[in-house]
Amino acid sequence: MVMSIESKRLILVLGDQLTPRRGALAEAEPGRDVIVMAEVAEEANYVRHNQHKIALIFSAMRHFCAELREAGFEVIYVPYETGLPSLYAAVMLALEQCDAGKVLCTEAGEYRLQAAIGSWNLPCDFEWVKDDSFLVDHSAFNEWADGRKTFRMEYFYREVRRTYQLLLQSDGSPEGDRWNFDAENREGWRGKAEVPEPPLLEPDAITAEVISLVQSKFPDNPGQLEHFQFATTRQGAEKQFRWFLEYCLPSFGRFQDALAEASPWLFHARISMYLNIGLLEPLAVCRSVEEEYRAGKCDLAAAEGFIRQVAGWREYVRGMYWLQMPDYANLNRLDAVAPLPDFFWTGETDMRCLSRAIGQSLDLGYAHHIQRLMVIGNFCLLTGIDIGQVCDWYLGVYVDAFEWVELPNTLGMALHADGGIMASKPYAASGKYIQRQGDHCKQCRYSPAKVTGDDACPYNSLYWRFLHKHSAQWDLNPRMKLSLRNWQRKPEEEQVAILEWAETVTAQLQS
Ligand code: DLZ
Repeated sequence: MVMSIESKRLILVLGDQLTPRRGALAEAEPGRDVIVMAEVAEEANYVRHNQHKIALIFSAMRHFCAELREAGFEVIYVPYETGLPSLYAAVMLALEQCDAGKVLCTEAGEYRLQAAIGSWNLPCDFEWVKDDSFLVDHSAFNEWADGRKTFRMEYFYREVRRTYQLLLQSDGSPEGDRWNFDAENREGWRGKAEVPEPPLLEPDAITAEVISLVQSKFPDNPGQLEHFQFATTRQGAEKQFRWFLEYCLPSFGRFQDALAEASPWLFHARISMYLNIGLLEPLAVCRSVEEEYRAGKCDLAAAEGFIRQVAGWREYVRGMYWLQMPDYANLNRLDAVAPLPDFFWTGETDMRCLSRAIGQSLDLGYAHHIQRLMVIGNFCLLTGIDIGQVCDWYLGVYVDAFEWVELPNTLGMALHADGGIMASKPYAASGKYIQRQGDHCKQCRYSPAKVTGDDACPYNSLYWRFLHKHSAQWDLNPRMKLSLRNWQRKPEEEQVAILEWAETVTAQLQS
């Protein structure tokens, strides 16, 4: 059968769109449509990506290409070694090879890329296809947000639970008669429970080849690829998720906010990277967790805690990102301008919790949410580090980081640079919080009980200085008033000593 040039379509599949039958692939037909995928310098270098992240994405892309070819598709795949600079160059090359009359692409996850692709000068038509891989699409989110003065996740999350009938009783009320079991997700780590060791994963030939490629082309990027343990196929990701259900979910809720010396991941699922590149689907993982709960294999606090993260928080941050971009990226309401300290690229600091969290982020491309928010983010917030530098660090270092999820979490939630759009109060904490949540302090040269002096935990004086420095703002914030009053009640000479010590600590940490 002879195809007319007009009927043939070229479908560009990005490195985080690896789901068959979603977006532009939903109506793709083998024999008619041609698919293009490309590993390109522009995407690999727009921030200093962790080697783990590049290896995960390139290997998952190559596996997905094989899956599509097996399903009968013609795929033009441009490997990194070809040296193509950009996705635009890849599409132009593919158009020369396949004579398509139209290019299709599923909406990009990041504003940057969506804007760039939208401005391409192509010799044929171009069409965006809606991204249907999230539970809440842009129009549904905008409808929810329309007319609201505040955008609290909690109310959004309840609507998602209702829409998808997640953890509901037969009368539509929430399972357990409460929407949120957050209060039961905060136990500190005292080393009393056994953390299961995940089975080791041997890289297959494709992944092994990608690992050597990344090690040779990105030698100065962070990441120790000899520890690469990410699945790069749908089946592999599902296997890791099933392992989580069996061995970690029962303790996940209880220790969701814990910090442990002995384990970088405790009972966390570590599936965000698979959800974010399309190897797992959000509704399917939520339904599986609900099934575990209904079968009596985990308690409600664990199941609800998981579903809140995936169906609530993840969808909410994505909606908030698209609602507010591009202006959101430039917000800096607390005037944070200090440079990112060098130890963010080595992990070498005497602050034990910070050193462990940064070290594992660099080496493994992963840290769990309390490490990201309350250890690293809290440090950046209290020391007023430049928003752009912090955001680029998070975007590069974590395997699951794409701007739609990274920016609201870092700029909004961790750094409070949006003035409270994402969170009604800043996540600022002293050393006491770190001590309560885990066991790092026991091995730290600093004492969380001291505020000034060489052995005082730096979080303490930095916390008080943070309250002092922005006191005019906190005075207007009902959730910060109590902490501010605690500061204001201190005798003046104690305040002066603390503020002076905070300056000394800052200078030491930045040298
Ligand atoms: C993150 C990433 C990297 C490192 N490399 C590529 C690439 O070479 N080709 C590609 O199509 N996608 C890559 N990605 C993912 C994109 O950056 C991602 O699609 C955008 O950030 C939009 O979400």
